[in-house]
Amino acid sequence: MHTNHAQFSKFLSLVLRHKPDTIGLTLDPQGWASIDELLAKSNAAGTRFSREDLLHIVATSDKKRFSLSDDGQRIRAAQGHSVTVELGLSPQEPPSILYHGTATRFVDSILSEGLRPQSRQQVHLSADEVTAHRVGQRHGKPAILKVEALRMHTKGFKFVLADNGVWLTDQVPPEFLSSA
Ligand code: HQG
Repeated sequence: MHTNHAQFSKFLSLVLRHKPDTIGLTLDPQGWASIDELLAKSNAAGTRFSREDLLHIVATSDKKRFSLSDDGQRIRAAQGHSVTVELGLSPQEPPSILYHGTATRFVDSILSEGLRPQSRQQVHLSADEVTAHRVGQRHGKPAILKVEALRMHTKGFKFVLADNGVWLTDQVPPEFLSSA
């Protein structure tokens, strides 16, 4: 393999979440790509890796970012998409409280407008504050917001749990948000 672990993971996130067309890849409506096609098109586009490299990254990804289909022929990102996908997950009752990690500079805006998915398909929420803190750090000085998830659920907002433990919902209105 010609790229390191982190670069390879970034490449997979790019093609499986955001820009499959950069290598001419097609995702099905549920976000799955054929592993054979992914290998052939990545290698043709100059990102060289083997099936073993791919399975290794799926198994060792710190956030379990990628899922394999039951037959082992297809791969998809567990969450984080900006392209339109229908993950096909059944809505679930969330825990009473979920957390959202962000940067301090976004907090005022989020508390007044609510949480929006921005460039992604859905808002990403964590079950624990440690994970939320890590997510927030990606954007700057981290801040953690508390989401009254169960109360949202009782009011009809839908939540799904991605394969890697991240909770997804379409939006969070301000009335359910507070600083943690
Ligand atoms: C913010 C990573 C101002 C929001 C993570 C966030 C996650 C607002 C940013 C996954 C806002 C969007 C997703 C509002 C939301 N005003 N700012 N009204 N509403 N925002 O990266 O949740 O490592 O799209 O707080 O671990 O940070 O890539 O979302 O700061 O699971 O696998 O707009 O991506 O996973 O940023 O991260 P993002 P996120 P990976």
